[in-house]
Parts: sequence; C-alpha cells; structure tokens
Amino acid sequence: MATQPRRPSPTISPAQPSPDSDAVDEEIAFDRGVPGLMIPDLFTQLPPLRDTLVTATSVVQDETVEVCLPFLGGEDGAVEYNEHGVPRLDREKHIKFLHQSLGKLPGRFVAADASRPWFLYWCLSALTMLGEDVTSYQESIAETARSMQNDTGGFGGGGRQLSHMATTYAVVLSLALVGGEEAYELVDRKAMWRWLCTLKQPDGGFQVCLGGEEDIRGAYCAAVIISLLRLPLDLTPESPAYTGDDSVNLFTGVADYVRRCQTFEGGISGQPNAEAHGAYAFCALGCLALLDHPGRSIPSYLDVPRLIAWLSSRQYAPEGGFSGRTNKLVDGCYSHWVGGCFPLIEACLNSSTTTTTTSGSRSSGGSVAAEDAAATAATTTSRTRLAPAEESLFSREGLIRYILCCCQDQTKRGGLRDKPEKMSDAYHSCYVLSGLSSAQHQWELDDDNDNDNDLSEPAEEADAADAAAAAEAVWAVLPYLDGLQVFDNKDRVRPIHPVYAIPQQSVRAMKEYFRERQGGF
Ligand code: FPP
Ligand code: K
Ligand code: ZN
Repeated sequence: MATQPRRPSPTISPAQPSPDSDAVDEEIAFDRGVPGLMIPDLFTQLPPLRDTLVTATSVVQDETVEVCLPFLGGEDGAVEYNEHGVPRLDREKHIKFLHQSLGKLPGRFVAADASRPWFLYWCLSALTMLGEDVTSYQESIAETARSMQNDTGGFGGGGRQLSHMATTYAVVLSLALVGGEEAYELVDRKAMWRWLCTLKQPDGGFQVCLGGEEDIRGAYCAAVIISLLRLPLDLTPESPAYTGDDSVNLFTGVADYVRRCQTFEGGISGQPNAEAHGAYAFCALGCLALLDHPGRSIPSYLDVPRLIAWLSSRQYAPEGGFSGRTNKLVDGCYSHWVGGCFPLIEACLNSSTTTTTTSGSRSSGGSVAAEDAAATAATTTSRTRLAPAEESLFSREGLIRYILCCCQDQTKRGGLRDKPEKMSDAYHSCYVLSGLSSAQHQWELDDDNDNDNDLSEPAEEADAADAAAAAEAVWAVLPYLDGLQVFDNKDRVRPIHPVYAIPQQSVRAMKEYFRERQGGF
C-alpha cells in the first residue's frame, strides 16, 4: 500500500456549483445529468467537501470520477435509459459473452491456465444469475473437473497441477451449479478430507496449498468445501493441527483466526496484521456464518460496529460503487466482495440470537473520523432489529446505478467490468452480477428453525459436522421492494445464497445428496 502523506484538515471547495441550485427547493434536486432524467445530484456531482491536497491517490480518484460521470448522467446517445437515467440490463449480450468465455479461449489466456476452475465458476454462476439453465454443461464440467482432481485430494488448476484451496472451491461450486449425480460422484471426498487435514494449521487457519501461505481465503474455502460435501471434521494424525485430543477438529480455532484478521480500521485483512481488504471481509463473514449461526458467530468474533463503519466507507459518491480498501478506487467486483457482506451483517443485526458486540475490546485506529463512524455504527447495532426500509447500511440505489450505468459493456462484446474504460471479463461479470443480486434482494434468517437438511437426522448419528450444520439457520429471500427502485423489474437477476454465492437450490441439492454419506465415505 502507498503511504499517504499527512493531510491538512479538509477545506470546503465546491468544485462545481450547481447552476440552478437556487431554483430547486426540494430535498433531492434532479438538476444535473441529461434533462428529463431523474438522477439525484449525489450521483452527478463531485462531493461538496474536497481535500485541497493533491496526491497520486487524489489524482486517480478524480480521473475515475470524470470517467464515470457521463455514464452516471445518462449521456451516452447510443444507450437507452429509463426515467431514472439507468440503462437496462443487457442480458442477451452478457449471456453470449459468458457462453463464449466457457469455451476455448485465445492464446493470451495461457497466463490464466491455473485459473481454469475459476472461469468455470464465474461463467456458470453469472449465467445462472442471468436466468440461464446450465445443466447442459453437466457432462463437460464433470469431465473437466475429473481431469483436475488429484489422487491425494482436491483439485488443481488443471491436469497435473497442485491442488489448491481456491481452485478446489471453484470446482466444487461449479459442480454444485451444474448439479447431478455424475458431478457429485466424481469428487473423491475421502481424499479431499485427508488433503484438508494436511492444510489445517495449529493456529486454527488453513494453508491454501501444501506448503503454501495461510490466509483467510483458506479458512472460507475450507468451510464451504467441508459443509457442501459434508465432510467429517475429525483430524487425521498427518494433520499439522493433530494433537490426539478428539475435541480438536478441522473447525477448531478457525473463528479465532478470523478474529485475528480484523484490523485497526475495522476491516479484515488476508492474514493477521496486514491491510484490510473487501475480499477478505466477505471471506471472514462467510466463514463465520458457516461455523455457527451468524447472529452468534459474527458478533462473538468481530467488532461489528467498526466493521460496519469500514464497509460503509467503501461506498463512494458520486460513483455509487464500492472500493476494496481505503484510498483506492471503485471497482465493480467489490459489489460482491463488499456488497455481499451486508446481507450477512444484516442477518447478524436482526437475529434474536445476537450476542453483545465486542466494541472497545480492540485497539482503535486513533482517527477521530473512525471513532465517530464507529460510534454511529454502534448506535445502529444497539437496536435489536434493523428496519431495512429506513436503515439500509449502504445505498442500494447507488450500487445499482454504478453497476447498470458503469459496469456493463454495452457494445457488441457484452460482459461486465471493473469500471468504464476497462475490458469486461468473466471474473467481473460474476461478481458484478452477484452484487446486483444482493442489492436487489432481501435475505432473512429464520432463527426458530434448525437446518432444513437435519430435521430427520437420528441423534446418535450426529457428529461435529452435524452440530455445525444444525447451528446453520434457514435463509429466506424476497425481492427488495422498499424505497425507490431505479431498475426495471425484468432486470432483477436471480438470488444467490449469501454465504455460498450460488442459488440456494444448488446448495440444498448438493448437501442433501451427501447427507446419507456423512460419517462415512
Ligand atoms: C487487491 O488487488 C486484491 C486483494 C488484496 C485481494 C483479492 C482477493 C480476492 C478478490 C478473492 C479472495 C477470495 C476467495 C474466495 C479466493 P488490487 O490492488 O489489484 O485492487 P485494489 O486496488 O482494488 O485493492
Ligand atoms: K481492483
Ligand atoms: Zn475488480
């Protein structure tokens, strides 16, 4: 990270006084952008409070705003806008782009060879959210996945490549997305379990591959793989974390590892004592939500007010999108990595099982702004229930505007992207749509129900995995209908599970398939 020079206190320098601001006497003035379109000033003007110190960071930030403003203001003559100045979701073009990206790729993609499983997941997930039926890929995905599996467990990026937590996660999710017995059966679950045991570390975390780095991606991916495949939690004697004590298992110390990744800023870093980044915030929350009911696990291990302050600070105006870290730029993929944190945070705040937050138990960043933000957030969390209509923790409208206005390639190419002037790609298509999906839906956790998979489970067969699964609550989803809706109803994409980021159906089907096997292989 670039070190920032010390800044003088901000001064007010309204860069672009609104020409007819006196004439408009309404709470929200629609006086900029193309006339006739209802676009709030918030999304068409520079912020009124501007820092006069020019740095490399402020320069690229201003350039980014400049690049985004014409897209946010409905100024592209070739694009059709609705009354809110928002273009429609270009489904057909994106679908075509994604089917193509699943096929043979040009030579320059050789550098991404070890990421082939990711391409499968990104494309299948994006296509599914766009309403496509991906079962036609069952056979080809199964064949590809088989070629990537190692006898020693897990999946590599391709044939004869070392198994990696991320590629394994991507393959397992891809198999869940296409579904079907052939896809499920090809996974060598016993070898997978043994392999995960070799990655489990004494401090609670997971290495991402044998001898590789230990980070929070490892913890999240392991939790997803274990729960979807319903693997046993017992440790093999080969595990670096093995002590001989039966109470120590694959999940022991994971939540504590996640706790150690929360930084002074309130966000989450990849490893303890590193820089907070949005991608890791999602990994942290997703992981905690799999270890126990998020209403318990999230506030028990994270300082929620500080995390909310940090997450909310990721959303920028006028762009409307999220950045991944402090003093960096908006990027469409953070619509998921950061935007996808909010359903988990909301579930935690709304839960009747919520335990007291750990506010004050951590060292503070020492900035007055951070303290204020944390105090504001603390007020929010002290309520037992969050009323979503008035108290959304971020601007859904802003995010949806950024996604539909700035992240779509509306040329013949199609696909979704980081920001205007960047090329669309499979990764951004997936995560921009995942973010759109979470902004367009309302998720709720049913606290009274145990896991739907486990209701018929005889008590004597219950093991640790079962206990964890039982703690998992049932998620219910509805279209988000509160407040102003700036997109057309036909542009709502399919909902995805807040933790697994694939449809709830796909999660259920895979878990259900492996339910009978648990405890054995
Ligand atoms: C910075 O990139 C990016 C990171 C530090 C982390 C990226 C990790 C993920 C996107 C996913 C991890 C999750 C799983 C499940 C494997 P940058 O410097 O190019 O971008 P920035 O300027 O926006 O920070
Ligand atoms: K980026
Ligand atoms: Zn990105």
